[in-house]
Amino acid sequence: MKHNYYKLVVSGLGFSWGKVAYISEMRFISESNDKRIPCYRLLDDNGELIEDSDIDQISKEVAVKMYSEMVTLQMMDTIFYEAQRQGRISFYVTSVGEEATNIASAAALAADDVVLPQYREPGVLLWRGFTLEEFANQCFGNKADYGKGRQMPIHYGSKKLNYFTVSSPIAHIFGDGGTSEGDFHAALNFAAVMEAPVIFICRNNGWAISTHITEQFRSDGIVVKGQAYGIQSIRVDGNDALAVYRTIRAAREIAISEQRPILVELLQAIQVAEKTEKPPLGNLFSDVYDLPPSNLREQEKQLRETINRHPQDYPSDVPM
Ligand SMILES: Cc1ncc(C[n+]2csc(CCOP(=O)(O)OP(=O)(O)O)c2C)c(N)n1
Ligand SMILES: [Mg+2]
Repeated sequence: MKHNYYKLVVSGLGFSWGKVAYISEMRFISESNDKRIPCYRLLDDNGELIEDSDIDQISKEVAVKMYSEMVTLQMMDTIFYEAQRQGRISFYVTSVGEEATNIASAAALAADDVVLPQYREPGVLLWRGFTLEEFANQCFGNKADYGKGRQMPIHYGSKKLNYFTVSSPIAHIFGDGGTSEGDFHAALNFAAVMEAPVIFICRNNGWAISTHITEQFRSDGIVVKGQAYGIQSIRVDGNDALAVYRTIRAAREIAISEQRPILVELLQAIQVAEKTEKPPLGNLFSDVYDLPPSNLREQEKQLRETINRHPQDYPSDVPM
């Protein structure tokens, strides 16, 4: 009898939800893995296809549409962002550096897949045929705006295009900051247990507006949270349109055929712009006048004195 009991203990007990092994050594699970979860990509830093990438052929038509919509998104952003700076609209957020996330994920979904966006995904609407005029009507809150001017700018929505009015299934898109909300955790848990065919697409750009992710969470990004809730998850290079397209297509297939949720973490990096040299400090005061007036010369002097006093508070990569 005693012998049998011992055997039972070492081999582990079956709980209603699965079998768990017993051990006699007290061991706290580490708060992190030695290695971070790797990031799936098909294009290298120069945008060249990585050799041996087993990419499905994307038709030329889809590839060209993806490229041109990414360019259109950038142009729309430039115009609306400047309109906002000029005070003509009260608010705007751009999708700079997240063009592939926007457009490639939209391209991989079907037009009748319902999208619940946050606010940095207008490219999905653009892909589905929302016109520049419709975007402008919303931003300016005029009579033609579907929201009748009642929402802040960029709170687009379209019943026709299966795009919920911005506030945040098959697809659900949000930022890393969104995952710091309790709702995100409740949603993952519900989706896992209810076996909801939802794709959770997280754009991890490292910031919740001005709050860095180190002040938001200590986990290895978002991808590990999916596993914690029992959801198949993947980390993907969000700057790689082909990898995003392919991943969302596969995620959609799994969500529908297996009736279960999927979590996709898209890492956003604006490395090229970030690594490019900064202009010298003096440029702040040049370009407008042939000879800078005395107030500008005084401001420059004060700025240089302040930087000398508090060098740690100023970026070290700006040439003095
Ligand atoms: C419930 C709630 N809390 C706070 C805010 C204020 N807020 C607006 S955007 C934002 C940061 C979101 O960051 P993230 O999800 O990473 O999106 P990103 O801007 O980086 O694309 C916050 C805190 C909000 N809109 N809603
Ligand atoms: Mg963010």
